[in-house]
Amino acid sequence: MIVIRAAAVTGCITVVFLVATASAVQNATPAQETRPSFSEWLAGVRAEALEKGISQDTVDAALSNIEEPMPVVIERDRAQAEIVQSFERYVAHHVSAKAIRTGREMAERHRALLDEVSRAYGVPTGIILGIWGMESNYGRFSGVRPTIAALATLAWDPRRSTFFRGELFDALAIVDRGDIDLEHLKGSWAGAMGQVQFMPSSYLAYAEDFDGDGRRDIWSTPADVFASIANYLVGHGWHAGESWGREVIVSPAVEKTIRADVARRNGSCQATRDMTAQLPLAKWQALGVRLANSRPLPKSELDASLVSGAKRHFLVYRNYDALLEYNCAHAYALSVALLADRIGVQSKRGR
Ligand SMILES: [Ca+2]
Repeated sequence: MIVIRAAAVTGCITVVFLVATASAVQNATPAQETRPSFSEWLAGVRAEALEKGISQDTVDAALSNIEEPMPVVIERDRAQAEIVQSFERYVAHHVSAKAIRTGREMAERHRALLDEVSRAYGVPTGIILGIWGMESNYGRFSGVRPTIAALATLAWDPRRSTFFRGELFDALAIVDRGDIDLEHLKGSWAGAMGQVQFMPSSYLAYAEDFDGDGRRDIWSTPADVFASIANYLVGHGWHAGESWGREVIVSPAVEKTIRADVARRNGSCQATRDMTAQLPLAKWQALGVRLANSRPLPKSELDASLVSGAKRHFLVYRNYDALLEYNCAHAYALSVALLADRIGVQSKRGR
């Protein structure tokens, strides 16, 4: 499973996390000396789409008006790998007073619906709101790039052509099903769509029609947006009734011991290699990890991994892994989790 996702472009920050799991890397096509022209290549795509059962009408409507690759898409794709920022700076920027305030307003506005979705899927409303806030600034910005043209550009570009060619066919399938018309099929430069920023393959696997109108509308129907986020998390191992984790205090001496004695996790994503193996909370307690004000860790049956930045530390449970499946970067997952906690405090007080 590959999830490639542009973080919500909610302000001046332009950090973009691209997550290419092992299969994406394996699928990468090396640059070739002789490549077909874009129009020749597109003719091959059209033929293959028809072979895959996509209707002639959809193929004509979606691909006829694309004459050349989009330079801006290529530029963004080339630029993303060079952007580096500590997760603490990223979290501070995204878990802002404004983001929290807006999240609380949205919690009020959509309370009945969020409660219904939360009960149906076992995902807390704060987590749904946190992802919605991070992906599209609570539905306010979900991208203006035409998805088909963006995906065609990335599929034509040799860097990760196999992956994006598959996403292009999935996007054509979505149009063919009638879930969205071409005019409204928009999203990020990397092909992530709608308020939940799903890639087309994720859409086909996880998008939900929660309001039951026959269309899975992640672009403009809140019920479908919330349920699709929750369904994605459940599909990636979210366990109802469990928290994501919490911030902890780790002294420099304790951190040194942990670095020497506790193994790191493996995984195709860098973030999973940037966290420790899972240990029982009692073990973390014995190693000297504490809550704020030196309070002991809670008693819990769940194992936790330690995620450490330059200053802040977090013990995270298996539900945190589901957040990483949405976007495999600690900056992203911690922003969602902390936003959820901050939004949730007010929701409880308000009741
Ligand atoms: Ca619907």
